[in-house]
Amino acid sequence: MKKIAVVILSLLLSAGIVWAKGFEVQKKAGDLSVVVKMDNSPAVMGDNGVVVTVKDAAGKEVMDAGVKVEYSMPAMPGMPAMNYGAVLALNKDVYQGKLNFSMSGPWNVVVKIVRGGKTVSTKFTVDVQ
Ligand SMILES: [Cu+2]
Repeated sequence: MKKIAVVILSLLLSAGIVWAKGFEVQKKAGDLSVVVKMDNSPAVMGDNGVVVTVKDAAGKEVMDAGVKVEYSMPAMPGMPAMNYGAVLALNKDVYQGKLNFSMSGPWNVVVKIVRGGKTVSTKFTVDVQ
């Protein structure tokens, strides 16, 4: 019986650690690698802090880019299509900002990176609770 309790407790603890880690997704945008982190996992209605790390093909942080996050939800019954954008600000070697989700459900998120006159992007879905 004791062993089972320990196993259950450790399962609960590890689940808690995963929960606290927050949302994270790794993507490629052109020859750049992009890591998007959000401080809520799952994302919630209202403000969610977002941090984007951009690295070049050599693995070096890119700090001379313009980074914008566009997030949208297609129209659904009783709700017109919603489109928002957030321009992220460079803070040391990452780009930071806030995404404000006005309703729960799946949102399409596009990260656009402008560098040297060239735009690359990557997209993913966030399920807002
Ligand atoms: Cu909706």
